[in-house]
Amino acid sequence: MKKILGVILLILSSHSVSFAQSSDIVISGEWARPVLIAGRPGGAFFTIENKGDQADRLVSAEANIAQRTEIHDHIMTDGVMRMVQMEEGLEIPAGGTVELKPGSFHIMMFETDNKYGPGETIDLKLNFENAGTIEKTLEIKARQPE
Ligand SMILES: [Cu+2]
Repeated sequence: MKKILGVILLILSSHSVSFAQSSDIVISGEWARPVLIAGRPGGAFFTIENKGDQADRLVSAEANIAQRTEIHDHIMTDGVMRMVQMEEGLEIPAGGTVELKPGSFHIMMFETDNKYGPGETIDLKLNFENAGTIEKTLEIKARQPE
């Protein structure tokens, strides 16, 4: 009986692993801007595609190079562009695509540990409401890739 239970648990756990990998959320085109001075904020950008039939939400992010990581948007108020933290996170509509890019949605990393230049990498954890945590390694590039 104990042996059978072990086999069942093994099947269940291997199943849950494959389930977690077949996420409806696909991240692509990821890159980050250089951090020229240690401690200064850094920006990270990528495209999020939701292949599922349910909306999802990027609720938080963590970067290995920074003490604090926030999800930001740019808004225009009285002709001045400024950044705001998206406290509620960023919704990815069912079947939709949201692009994080300079001047629009972006990930902002505060209190960076060091300075980081082109060719170096950042490990980013993206926490989604439904899809769970997706980890990505971003290469630092001097400018936005084509
Ligand atoms: Cu920002």
